[in-house]
Formats: sequence, structure tokens, C-alpha cells
Amino acid sequence: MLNLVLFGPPGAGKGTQSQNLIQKHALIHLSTGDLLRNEIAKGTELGLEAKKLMDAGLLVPDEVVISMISNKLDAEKDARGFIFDGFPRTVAQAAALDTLLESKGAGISGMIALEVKDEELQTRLLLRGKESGRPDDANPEVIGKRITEYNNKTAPVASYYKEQNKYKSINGIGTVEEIFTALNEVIEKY
Ligand code: B4P
Repeated sequence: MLNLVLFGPPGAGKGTQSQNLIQKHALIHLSTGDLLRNEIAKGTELGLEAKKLMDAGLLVPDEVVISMISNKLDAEKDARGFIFDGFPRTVAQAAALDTLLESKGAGISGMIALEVKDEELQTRLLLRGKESGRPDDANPEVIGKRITEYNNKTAPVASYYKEQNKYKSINGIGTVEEIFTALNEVIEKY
């Protein structure tokens, strides 16, 4: 199985690149952000709770996202592999993902981080906010909070994979095509 963790701060291009990668490599895309927004759209209790945190730029509790991922892994038993986009976002989520995959006789092939400076992230997300209507992209303060949450809680996840010799980073600034090419150069070595 090819199981990739696509990593990087909010607005780094994870969602954008995942769309291209799933087609080329026939993988299943698991984006916890998309799963949570789906719960919000359906108006479920989970979605209503998650919305308050997401609109404030805060992370949703670990147990909520781990349980969503566990359900999705169970539902896709015949998958060739997965792209984990926006997950794991904490070290606890990374450890839980290893346990879930081990129980299925699988593991993470590698983490690839997209490196983008904070100013570029702000610009991209505010631009998307104008078109998407996503409340967490519309407000510079909320975007700043998301970047702070990333630096405090999510950036340490890179060390978790570095310790397993599974970490690679690439430049996330450039055209979508240039970054896609750089990602595939890493993936070809797995
Ligand atoms: P996500 O949905 O994961 O939001 P994101 O980090 O903003 O998305 P992404 O990084 O994929 O955006 P992309 O670069 O593709 O999470 C939203 C919220 O959900 C979180 O804040 C949190 O509250 C919650 N959540 C999700 N997962 C969680 C978890 N595991 N644990 C706890 N809470 C969780 O796109 C950004 C923009 O950049 C786009 O407009 C795109 O067109 C543009 N772009 C992409 N590539 C570009 C390039 N090369 N050049 C110029 N622009 C580019």
C-alpha cells in the first residue's frame, strides 16, 4: 500500500495537490477538513460542535478526528492506498494513525511537507475566502490563529516522522504543476 501524509500549514496547497495525486496514483483522499465540513453541511451534532472551533481557527478534539479516520479506513478495505490531508495534526493523532494502520498490517510510506512562508499563506487563504465563503478563510485574525495552532500543535508532528526516517520537505511556492512534479519525484522513490 502507498500511504502518504501530505503536510504543511493552512493554505500550503495540501488540498490542491491531493486532488492531482489521487488521480495519478489511484489513491483514496482522506481530508479531515473536508470530512468536518461535510458534517457541518449535514447539520450533525458533531458538525455543530466542530464549526465553533473551526470558525475560531482552533483544532477539533483528537478523539473526534481519529474516530472519523478510523471509520473511513474501515469503509475502504480494498484501497490501494491513502493520502492523508490535514491529518495527523497533533502527535497524538500521528500515534493513533500508526496504531490503526498496524492493526490492518499496513503503515505510513512517508510524510511530505509543503514549505510556504506565513505571508504567502495569508494571501492565499484570504483570496480563497473571497470565493469559497469559508468563514475561517475570511478573517485575517482567524487565519493568524490557525497558523499559530499549526506552529504550536501541528509542527511537532514533523519530528514524529523524522524519527521514523519518513520525512521529506519540498518548496510549496511555485505553480501547482511545478509542485506536483516535485511531489512525484519524492513519491517515485517509495
Ligand atoms: P483544512 O480543511 O485542512 O484547511 P487548510 O489547512 O486551510 O487546507 P489546505 O492547506 O488543504 O488548503 P490548500 O492549501 O489546498 O482544515 C480546516 C480546519 O478544520 C482546521 O483549521 C481545523 O479547525 C479543522 N481540522 C481539520 N483537520 C483537523 C485535524 N486533523 N485535527 C483537528 N482539527 C482539524 O489551499 C489554499 C489556497 O491556496 C487555495 O485557494 C489554493 O487554490 C491556493 N493554492 C494552492 N496551491 C497554490 C500555489 N502553488 N500557488 C498559489 N496558490 C495556491
